[in-house]
Amino acid sequence: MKLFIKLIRNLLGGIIALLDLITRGSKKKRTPEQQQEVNQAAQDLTLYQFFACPFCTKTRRAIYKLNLPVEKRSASEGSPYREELKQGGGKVKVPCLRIEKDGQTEWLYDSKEIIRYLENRFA
Ligand SMILES: N[C@@H](CCC(=O)N[C@@H](CS)C(=O)NCC(=O)O)C(=O)O
Repeated sequence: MKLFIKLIRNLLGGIIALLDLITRGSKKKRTPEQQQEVNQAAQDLTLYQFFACPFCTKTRRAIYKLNLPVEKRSASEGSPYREELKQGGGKVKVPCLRIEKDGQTEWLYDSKEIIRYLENRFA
């Protein structure tokens, strides 16, 4: 039964992720200089995620809209990044944004918090 629920959840999550890819629309436009600055800043960000997680889809959509080249790492079972997330952030919960700042690492959980942070910083 648990496996069945997981299958349905992944199936629905996959459909949502595909719909997102089709309906994303346009990215935020910046001057080349501004975009270069944003690209540089985005190098300090990493998103730990699952492809079929609706909260991750929502976060990836915001990242796309804000035109941020953020590295995405899969935290699915079997991925080495899963352990990295667990060790660094303290739990396997996605999405999680790893933020490197002034030699410190912050692990920001929760899609709402992540989107709020990114919009405050890059919108
Ligand atoms: N309120 C959280 C919910 C995140 C959440 O429930 N993520 C699920 C995947 S959809 C998760 O990480 N579950 C742990 C697991 O599957 O191992 C958010 O908005 O980010």
